Amino acid sequence: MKKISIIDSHTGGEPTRIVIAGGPDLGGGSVAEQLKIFCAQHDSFRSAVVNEPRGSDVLVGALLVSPADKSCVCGVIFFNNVGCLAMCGHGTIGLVATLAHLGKIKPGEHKIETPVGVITATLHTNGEISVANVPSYRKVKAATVDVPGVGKITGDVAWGGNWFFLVSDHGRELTLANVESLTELTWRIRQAVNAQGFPEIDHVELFGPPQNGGDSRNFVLCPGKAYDRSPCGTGTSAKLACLAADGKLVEGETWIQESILGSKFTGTFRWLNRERGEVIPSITGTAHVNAETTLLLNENDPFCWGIR
Ligand code: PYC
Repeated sequence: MKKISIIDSHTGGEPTRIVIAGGPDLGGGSVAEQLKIFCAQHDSFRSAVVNEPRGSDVLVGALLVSPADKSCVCGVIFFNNVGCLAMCGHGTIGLVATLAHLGKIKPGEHKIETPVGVITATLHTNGEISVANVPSYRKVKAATVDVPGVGKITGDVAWGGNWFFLVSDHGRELTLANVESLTELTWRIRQAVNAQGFPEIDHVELFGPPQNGGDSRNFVLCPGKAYDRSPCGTGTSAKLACLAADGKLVEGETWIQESILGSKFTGTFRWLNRERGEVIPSITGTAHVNAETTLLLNENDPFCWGIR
């Protein structure tokens, strides 16, 4: 029987399952190199941790790995129901809350190595967590795609640690009651956008008016067709890059992004390279640890490696 120690948390309603022991040996290179090995050789481990019957489509998993950059407190590989993620904002907030829960970090700044670069997380004394993300930028402004069954949809293509297609003009109300139709719409948009030859878009993000005191509400469709219960850290980073490029938000100003649940992240940015439109976004939110347990993997269980 293989045993995997995990700690679960949620960030604004979006769950993160951190593997703290029992993960595969990935050879100890950079986290980007370890990600390649994890994806190529340990996909069944990924599925066993996050997929049913132990998990669900909504879970984001995170494997703690040793960082090549020794100034980092740890390295991390994020994954979901269908594969690996380059980066995850809500998951990083969950990771920091988990490290604090384990007594491994105290309030202050902590560097973390991800597959797409080193990020700096700050654990504040009031329990809030800020993540200064990887450089983020808009690649394409106002790309129009023909979405079968929907019509023409215009959005921006932007990087915030994952690739996003950000759409403001969609005519839908962003409420929980509409989750099924929002999922269907964003899934169709994703397929249409990815048929156009942009960078492979993993996430589609719809924006609408705030309903809970923020600046905007969003609906974010993740690659495995689950929607993000949080405002999405990498999606908010992509949004900040677009707002910066359009001059709609200035350096240091805050942007409060609401999720479809109404949970909030506070975003801000500093310019990294104004000419290239590159910003360093910072996302602040809170996470709550809600389970610590051991997963048991029994090869005689027909669904030992998850339902895929
Ligand atoms: O917070 O960056 C994020 C994220 C990505 C997928 C789910 N959450």
